[in-house]
Amino acid sequence: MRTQVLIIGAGPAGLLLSHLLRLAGVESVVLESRSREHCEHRIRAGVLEQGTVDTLNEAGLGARMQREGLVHHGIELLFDGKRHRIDLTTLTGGRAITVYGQHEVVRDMIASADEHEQPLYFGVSDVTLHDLATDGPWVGFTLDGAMQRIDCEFVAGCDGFHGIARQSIPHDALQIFERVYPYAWLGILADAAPNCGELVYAHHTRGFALFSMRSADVTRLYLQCRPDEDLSQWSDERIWAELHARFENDDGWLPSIGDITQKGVTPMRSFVCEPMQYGRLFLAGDAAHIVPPTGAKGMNLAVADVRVLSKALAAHYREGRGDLLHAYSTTCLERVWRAEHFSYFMTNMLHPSLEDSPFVERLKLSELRYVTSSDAASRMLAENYVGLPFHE
Ligand code: RFL
Ligand code: PHB
Repeated sequence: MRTQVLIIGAGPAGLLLSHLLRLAGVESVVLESRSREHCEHRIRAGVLEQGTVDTLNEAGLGARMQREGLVHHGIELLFDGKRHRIDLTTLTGGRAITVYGQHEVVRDMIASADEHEQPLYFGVSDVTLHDLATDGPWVGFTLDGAMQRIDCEFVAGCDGFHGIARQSIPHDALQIFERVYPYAWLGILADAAPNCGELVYAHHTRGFALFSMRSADVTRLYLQCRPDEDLSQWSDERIWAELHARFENDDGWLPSIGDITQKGVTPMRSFVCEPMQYGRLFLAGDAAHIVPPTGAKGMNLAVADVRVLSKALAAHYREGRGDLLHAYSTTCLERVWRAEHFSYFMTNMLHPSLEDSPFVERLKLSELRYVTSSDAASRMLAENYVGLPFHE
């Protein structure tokens, strides 16, 4: 087999890249290690920036998102027992976010790949990358028990943080920047109609909590916990009691209780690898960088990367231009580092930590008061939260 661009990973990055390349007339094949069922049901991100929504709409992938996505014009920060609203739309000249589950975006993209008979192979194993530093890279893998080889012109590593693509680059060709946080998130999905129209980020002495949603009937909630938290210690009753303690506030709002249908622990990490390229291999999304989820940036960065990569590959094939591919890593890293800083800032401000001295805790509260009272500081938060516009 042979193709122009071999894409590893059918998450948001890989699926959107193959879609954008098809629209630009560039061939690709996607290899995914998990089953289709698994990819379509993996619960992860929920917040789409305005630029992500625009990208999906322009690519013809937005029909269901426009019907079912929930457009939010603000978020709330809760601390000192009070809710404070950040009016995203007023502060950013009309921009907004859309709450629409990542697994729904993935389902829409897989349906589109089916419709256009895009080659997409689930359940592959033993993926290996070869000759990346030459003009003729190739990828080996096993499918249905048979070993296969695909020769290609470029490889796109869209295989997430634990994937094989980044690991196939010689260590001395990369610089790694990393921070691991001393806490994690315990996330749940509950069959409860969301009883607040916007996301609520709560800073409480007992720990951070987040109220989010997936649809008109499903609430998504998170609690700060230890990275090695034992889920078996968290009965449904304990989870609701802890959530209600952390969301306590002076107007009496508390998230509605419902059956918990899913529980999981998400680690918190900041990670960037530079450059996001080695020879003919280009990394995109979580394969190249990770942000802690407090800034809601992960999936949006994956979309931004493949937007840049698809344009650069299209320029290479259509106009014989190499400059955009050459600039790929530098172009992406500018946005990546802005999101890294914003995610780090939100995470630090909103999470009390056992490691914090009373002095540091007071600084966090002061910062929260500032971003909710100063017009300039609220605008800084809002502008980063809705996402910076694309230059092209
Ligand atoms: P993905 O989604 O991890 O997809 C990578 C795919 O590659 C496959 N794979 C392989 N395939 C073939 N061969 C191999 N050797 C392979 N190794 C791996 C995997 O099975 C998978 O299908 O990466 P991608 O496409 O870069 O997308 C990144 C996003 O998934 C991630 O950044 C976000 O989910 C992060 N995130 C959030 N992002 C937001 O923008 N807004 C949010 O509100 C938000 N909330 C979250 C989040 C992530 C979370 N978790 C669980 C990590 C909330 C949570 C809880
Ligand atoms: C989510 O709905 O899963 C979600 C929302 C906002 C975040 C992180 C996760 O910052």
